[in-house]
Amino acid sequence: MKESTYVMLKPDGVRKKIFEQVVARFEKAELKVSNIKIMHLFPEIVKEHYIHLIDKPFYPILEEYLLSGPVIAMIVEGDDAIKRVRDLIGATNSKDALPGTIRGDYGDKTNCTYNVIHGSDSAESAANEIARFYPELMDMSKDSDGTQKKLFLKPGCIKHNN
Ligand code: IDP
Ligand code: MG
Repeated sequence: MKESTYVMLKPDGVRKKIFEQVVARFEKAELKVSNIKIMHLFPEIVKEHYIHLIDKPFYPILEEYLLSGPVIAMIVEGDDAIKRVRDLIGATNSKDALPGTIRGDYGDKTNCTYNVIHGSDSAESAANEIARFYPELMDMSKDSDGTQKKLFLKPGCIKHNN
């Protein structure tokens, strides 16, 4: 099934200048990369994004890491894109990530936090994360009964680079 997922090169990934290699890996796997943008995050959006980790002892370090420099966001599309992107990224802890995966090749093996890249972990996360980081792509119109439409991408809004 064709899916869209949210991918973000984290500040250490930007500093390591692996953006082109990462895009090349997705494209080689016949995934389309679009809507690339560089952003500087702010504390509230990091808290929203990592709400599932907010009570962990390492959360302050995680937030500081995400705010330590610019990130590069992108939308990646293709058949079974959510799982296939996660497979290309590799395990959360870079020391457990297999060689040939992005984290296995570029992540910090001595520090679990510094794992260079994010990819959505489910269809629900992908939809929420695309909406969170690409509000400009969302159709916020309401149904005739006044309820907010489920968020979805406006037709034709994805700009392909390839
Ligand atoms: P994921 O990025 O593979 O989906 P999550 O569990 O959602 O993994 O964690 C989000 C991010 O938080 C990780 O990518 C990593 O940067 C950091 N992180 C996760 N678990 C730990 C930990 O046990 N110690 C330190 N940092 C962690
Ligand atoms: Mg996650």
